[in-house]
Amino acid sequence: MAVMTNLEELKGFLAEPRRIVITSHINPDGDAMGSSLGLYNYLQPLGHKVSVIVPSNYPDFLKWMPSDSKVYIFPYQLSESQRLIAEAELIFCLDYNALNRIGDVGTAVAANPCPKVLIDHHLFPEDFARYVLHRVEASSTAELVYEFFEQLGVTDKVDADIAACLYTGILTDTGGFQYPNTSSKVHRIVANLLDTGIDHNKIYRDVFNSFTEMRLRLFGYSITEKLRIYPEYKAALISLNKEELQRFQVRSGDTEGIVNYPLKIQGINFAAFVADRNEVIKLSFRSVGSFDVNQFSRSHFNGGGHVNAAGGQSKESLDKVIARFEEVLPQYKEQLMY
Ligand SMILES: [Mn+2]
Repeated sequence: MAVMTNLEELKGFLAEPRRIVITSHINPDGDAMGSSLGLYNYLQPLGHKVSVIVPSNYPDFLKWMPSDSKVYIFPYQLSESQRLIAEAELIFCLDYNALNRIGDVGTAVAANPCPKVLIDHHLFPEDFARYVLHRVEASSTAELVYEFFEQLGVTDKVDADIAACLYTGILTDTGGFQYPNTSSKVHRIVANLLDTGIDHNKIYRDVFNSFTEMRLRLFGYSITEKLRIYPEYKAALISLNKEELQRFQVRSGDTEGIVNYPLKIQGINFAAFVADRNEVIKLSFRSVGSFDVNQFSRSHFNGGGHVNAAGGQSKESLDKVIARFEEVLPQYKEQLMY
């Protein structure tokens, strides 16, 4: 098990009340919000002054977690967020691995020379934090936050509020306990979280079964009308243009999960989802088996993430992005046809 670097020093630092900021990545997902609020709900009652600051808004289906009302969305509460980051004595960086991946928040964080704590499971972390708990094999950052509590010797302090947040992070980042990194350790941690009395059935419904009618129709439309299959590469692509996103009144988080559907087809090992968002084309990639979508996205679409799940972006037109996807696919024929 990886141990937080300079753990004893960090313990000493946290022995006194501190001004602490917790940050996570753009378009925060269940793991970003769950790990951040799980850590917040542990640190705040100890007497620290803690703020969670995220670079952009996040989906409504995550807005029920304990202390959610305390979260700062950087562009919406700009001056307050900037002040909190500038005055922080310690900054946690959760579920991302490089300050240049979190936009203006990263610039503000980098401008404060205070020590940083990196807790993350993405590939190739940059070297900017004094305290690092990083493990690529971890299912989620929420799992690593629990391991941090183990290393601090404070798992007895994990109450139902903390547990609900960490459970959400693990639940979402493992795709409901299905991905290969859902280790026995993950299940042991989850067992401990359930023992705090959290309602896991309600959490599942809040997170996964809280679609609007329009969102479900968007999924149906995407699959029926917009799915392209490339059988010669065991690959598939779903794309949505601006008009379609408008027609289905798509809001933050509504398209999350669409990318997983092509992988339900037997023989499809690589799925891509492309959407024409405001000023930028957003891409999501998923794979099963050894095909490395992190490498694929880094090479062609300015992104990265994990071996089996990655994101990307492009400033080109939607048609150009799709054309480039189709153009580069043949380079990967051998890797995709395993
Ligand atoms: Mn994560």
